[in-house]
Amino acid sequence: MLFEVLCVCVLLTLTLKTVKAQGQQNKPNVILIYADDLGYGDVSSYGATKLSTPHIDALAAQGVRFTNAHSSSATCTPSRFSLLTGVYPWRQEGTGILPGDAKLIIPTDKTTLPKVFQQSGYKTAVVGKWHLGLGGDGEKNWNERIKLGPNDVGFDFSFIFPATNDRTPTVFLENQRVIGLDPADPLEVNYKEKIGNDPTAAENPELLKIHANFGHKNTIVNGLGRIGFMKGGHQARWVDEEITPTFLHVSKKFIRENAESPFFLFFSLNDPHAPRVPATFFKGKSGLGPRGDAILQLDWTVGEIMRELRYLGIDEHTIVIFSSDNGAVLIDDYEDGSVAMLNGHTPSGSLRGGKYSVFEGGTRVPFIVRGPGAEQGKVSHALIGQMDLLASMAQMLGLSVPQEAVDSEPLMSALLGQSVTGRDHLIEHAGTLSVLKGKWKYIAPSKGPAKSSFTDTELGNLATAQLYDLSVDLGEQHNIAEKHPEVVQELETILRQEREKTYNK
Ligand code: NG6
Ligand code: CA
Repeated sequence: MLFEVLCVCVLLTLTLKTVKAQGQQNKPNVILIYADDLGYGDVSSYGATKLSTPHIDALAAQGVRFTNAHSSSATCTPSRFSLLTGVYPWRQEGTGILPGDAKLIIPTDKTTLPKVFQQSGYKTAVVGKWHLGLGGDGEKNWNERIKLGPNDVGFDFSFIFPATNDRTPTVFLENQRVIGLDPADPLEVNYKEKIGNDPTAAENPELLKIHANFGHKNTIVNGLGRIGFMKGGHQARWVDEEITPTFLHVSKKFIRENAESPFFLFFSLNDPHAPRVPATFFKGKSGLGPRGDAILQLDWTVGEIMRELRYLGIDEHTIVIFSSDNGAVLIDDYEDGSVAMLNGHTPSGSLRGGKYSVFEGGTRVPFIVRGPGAEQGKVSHALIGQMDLLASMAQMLGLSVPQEAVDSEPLMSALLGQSVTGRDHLIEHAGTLSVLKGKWKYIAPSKGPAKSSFTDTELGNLATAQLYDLSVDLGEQHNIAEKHPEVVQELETILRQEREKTYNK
């Protein structure tokens, strides 16, 4: 009798385990680690030799490293809009770099990447930089729960800062409520005029730890001039050194609490975006100045997340995707010595341009996929856009691909390295638009400046059409548009047809 009971118990346990394993296989956890302004050449598995990123490299060794994957834009807000909606940012007005008091720009009635996971019973979270606006039209009251935000577009849990680490308000919000607020010191934000008595960078430059050249002249917080004014909320203001460790802590907690259920975590870090003020134990570590130190901090964060997954025994059931929201920039207004201390490091690798640029340095970014189903140690040259994640995840979960995610393509087998076929073509976005198809890159004529007056980046603008053969000229040095009018015409037609599609189709 005892033997029979034992056998039944063992069988039951085995069956339960198999069911759990099958469930986990069909619904792996997904963590998207999204760096801010990390360039194609900033990671050692992408060729960096002056700094080492062992934890990001480990992801590449365990999974698929993409050489032709792209953020949807060369700046933050448009890339993130597209990542979450599956729609090119230039289809929708108002998707440019947002101020910290902007309203939410993701429609609440349309499909989003986290909503795809919610439909499949996942718990979803965003932790980190948001930069997609909060609230509706009109003034926001930062001292109460903000009515529209990440929790209204598919995230069950959110722990964010509103815009960028260089924009007010410099506070964290948990589920759309500023945390650590003292009711006796209410928070106000203003992007038009000075409010309150805090010193500003314009008036008190002697108080600054890092000087900025053009913007960042408003309220000083922790010795750094920010874009935008703020008043009150002193207790709630973050300490810059604590931003990444705070996001890491909150992410680990979310992972731990949801280790048993499938979860999707959008872990949206702000390294190495300026101002680069990493935790003290990273200061001076890279030998390349604050930007290099911030990249080491980013790499450490990746390692800590992976360690947590192993500790919980769920690393084999978790897909980890690593990428960046746009290309690299050295001096993004704050004079932090990043150029002088470069020591031969090439943030964009062999690509031309960087953040803000329609050249490849603007949107071709590190992109790694590891986890269940992914080939190990593979390098893929498939053409991938970050907006393809939405349709690909729907495909993985057996859902139909939402029609309104008009630009998102289901490419799950390419993402897992099982197929070499990615998109047929991709539109890149900076000031102007370009088309990538096969070996060709076409940049539409643009009257914009050749260089950014703020960052010195080559923007890729030219009054006439540009055509590059990336198979032999990845650095976009030889414009051969005049030699190949038929290719120019073909790619112009693609661009025209793409422009005719709309978000609501
Ligand atoms: C620019 C800022 C830059 C950075 C960027 C947004 C100036 C001169 N430049 O306007 O410092 O904040 O906006 O970066 O103020 S992003 O990665 O969020 O797109
Ligand atoms: Ca960015």
